[in-house]
Amino acid sequence: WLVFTDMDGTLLDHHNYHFDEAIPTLAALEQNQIPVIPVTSKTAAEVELIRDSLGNHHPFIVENGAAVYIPEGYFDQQPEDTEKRGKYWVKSFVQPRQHWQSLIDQVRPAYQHEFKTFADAGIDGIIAMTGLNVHAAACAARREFGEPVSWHGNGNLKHQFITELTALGANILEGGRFIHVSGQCDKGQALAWLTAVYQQTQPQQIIQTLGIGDSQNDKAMLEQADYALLIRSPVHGLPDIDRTDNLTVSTFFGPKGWAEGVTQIIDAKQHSDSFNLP
Ligand code: 2M8
Ligand code: MG
Ligand code: MG
Repeated sequence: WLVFTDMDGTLLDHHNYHFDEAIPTLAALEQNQIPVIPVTSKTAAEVELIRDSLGNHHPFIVENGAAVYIPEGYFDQQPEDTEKRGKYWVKSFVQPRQHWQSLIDQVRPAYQHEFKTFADAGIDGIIAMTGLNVHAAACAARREFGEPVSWHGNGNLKHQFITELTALGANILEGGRFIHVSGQCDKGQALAWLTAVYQQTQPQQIIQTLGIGDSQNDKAMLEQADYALLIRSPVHGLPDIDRTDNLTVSTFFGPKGWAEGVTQIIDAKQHSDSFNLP
């Protein structure tokens, strides 16, 4: 098994970003050597903070599938198509942030008072919009592959904004709070790429993937994974997923729903596999 999980609203509570209710399940997965792979709209800097508090040392997927970060030495060989960045091997799928910012600037005049980007907002603005603490907000500001946009204006104009940026080659994904402007990437494509890397290192095993998420930006991952777990949100509806097989919907929100669903799915398979969860 590989467990690919969204962070905000999924493993982390939508409001306070805590994950206490998932701790016993996380420990059981670690003990059974089932990697938990963060897949998030967050930046690499943010994920580094969170994985420290999770005690997680596995690869992770940042900025909505824009890049896969693999700790150097995690696999015996450096995977193809990756570059070394700091202590990671990084596979990226899109152009740098600056390119997407320049596209936003091209269309901006028609939407003057309708939106604010993370760059416009600055760290204080990010704190106000997200409730993150100052350190976490500073890490959220360190985007490498795209730009989050907070839309406070007219909903029809938002559609027009998305259509214009799409025509310029951008790909827009909606998270729990923001719209993310970047390139042709999604969490599903990144999941597929990383799963193939794991599969190459253990060709004799059939790897099963579980994808977990709560929002529209998780759709591709929830459709790509062998098993999908949808986590209910206290603030928005479930994303529409084009699948009916191997699909579980949590009864609880956030980390409580996460623990409930993961235990159910992996336990249900425990007879065919060798994993036992509490
Ligand atoms: C943004 O992500 C959320 C979760 O999907 C969203 O779009 O609503 C990201 O920009 C992330 O970096 C940040 O930590 C988070 C804070 O809520 O918002
Ligand atoms: Mg989420
Ligand atoms: Mg997310």
